Amino acid sequence: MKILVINGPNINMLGIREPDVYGRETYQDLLALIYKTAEENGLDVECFQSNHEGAIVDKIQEAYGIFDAIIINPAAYTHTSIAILDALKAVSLPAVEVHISDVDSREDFRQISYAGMACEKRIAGQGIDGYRQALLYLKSRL
Ligand code: CA2
Repeated sequence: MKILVINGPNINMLGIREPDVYGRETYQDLLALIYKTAEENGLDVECFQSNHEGAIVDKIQEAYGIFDAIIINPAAYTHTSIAILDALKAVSLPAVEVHISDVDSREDFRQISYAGMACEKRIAGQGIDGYRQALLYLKSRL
C-alpha cells in the first residue's frame, strides 16, 4: 500500500518555536516517526513538504494512479485553500487530515478546514503521533 504524506507551510520549522502549541519534536523527528511506522506496518510511504500552495496541488494531482491514500496537514492552507480541497476531490483518494495542535480550541480563523471537506477522517491535537495514528487508520481501512 502506497501512502503519500503531505505537509504544508512551516511544518519544516517544527520544534524551533511555539513548543507549547506544536511540541518539541522537529520535522526530522516527524519523518523518522512516519518512516519507522511505515516499516513496522509494511507500508510504502513518501513524504512531501512545501511552503507553496501550487506545489501542494501539483503533488496531489501526481498522486492519482500512483498512491492508494493521502495523509495531509495543509498547515495554514487548511483554512484558506479551496485549490487544495478541489485537488483532493479531483483525485478522489482516501484522505486523512492531520493537525499537530488542537485546532478546535484555537483562534476562530482556524475553525474552518477546506481540505477537511475532502477527507474521511481528521486527527488533531495528538502532536506528531497523529501521523502514526493516520497511517494505522489507513492500513486497517484499505
Ligand atoms: O496544528 C497543525 O498541525 C496546524 O496545521 C499547523 C499550522 C497552523 O497554521 C494550523 O492552523 C494548524 C502551522 C504549521 C507550523 O507552524 C509553526 C509555527 C511556529 C514554529 C514552527 C512551526
